[in-house]
Amino acid sequence: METIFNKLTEILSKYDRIFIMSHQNPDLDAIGSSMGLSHMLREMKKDSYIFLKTKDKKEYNSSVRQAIEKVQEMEYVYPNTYQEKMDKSTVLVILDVHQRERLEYPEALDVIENVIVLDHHIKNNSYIKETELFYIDSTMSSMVEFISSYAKYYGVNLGILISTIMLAGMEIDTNGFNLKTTEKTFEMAAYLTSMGADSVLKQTLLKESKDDYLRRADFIKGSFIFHKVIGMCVLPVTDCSKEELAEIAEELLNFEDVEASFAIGQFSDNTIGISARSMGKIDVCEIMKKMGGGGHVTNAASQISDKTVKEVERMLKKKLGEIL
Ligand SMILES: [Mn+2]
Repeated sequence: METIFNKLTEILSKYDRIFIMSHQNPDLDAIGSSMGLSHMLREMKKDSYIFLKTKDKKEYNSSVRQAIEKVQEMEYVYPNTYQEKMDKSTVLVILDVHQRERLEYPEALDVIENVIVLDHHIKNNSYIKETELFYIDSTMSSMVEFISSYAKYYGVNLGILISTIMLAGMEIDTNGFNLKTTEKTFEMAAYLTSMGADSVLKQTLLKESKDDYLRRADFIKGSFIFHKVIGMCVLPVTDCSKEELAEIAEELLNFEDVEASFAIGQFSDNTIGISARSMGKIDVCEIMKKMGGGGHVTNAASQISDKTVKEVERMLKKKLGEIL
């Protein structure tokens, strides 16, 4: 890690102004890591701005909205203001995402020349090229894990509020410290706690709307067990998000006897998404590869165009039938 931290610092030190951008529909890992990095940059006496799509807080989920309202020290730029803040010495740091089309504001890539990408997701073929630094480590639980290690490396105190938001982000990305956690994850959770991360405030941030909960509960009610050990949920709507599919697959894994779980649903661009999770015995990456996707043994996904949800469900059941 030290090599990458030194490299990152070396590049950042060349610039006076740093924009930080994450993915669309930011979550607490995205906004928490952005705030953590922005705070560090301010300590380094740099101008640092978090890039958001809109000032309208209603556009963000309640967790992110609370985070933005609570942390007063941050400065933001928006699509209509970032160009006035820009000069030759501006770099864009992209966190928690590495595909152009998933960025909070992809068009900024056409304007800003200097780009750094840092992510913890499984590398997709359509990654952002022409960067000054491109670093992905998919063994990391979260972007927060990276940024808190970076802060620890330089001994920067992130303060109670940002540490709390970051710890909540880590909790989201690991589904309550159940998935993708390593010794390093807990070490960083301990570091955030040592800076004052507050568990009551964290719980407040993590509260979700009753509507979101009920929508998901309704889908899960319609889920079923296939071949005794497979939990499967087919969402009967056309406006799913990747995050929603992932949450449902993760929840299905909590049911007894379930060794692997799959959530299938249609996104608003008509592609069909599958999110797959496993306890470890069943390799969901192999299965997702057969469906045109990829990932890890316990965490994988696929996106399929030109098929209906029903067709994808049938295909998946057939592939599962072959291996079970
Ligand atoms: Mn993340």
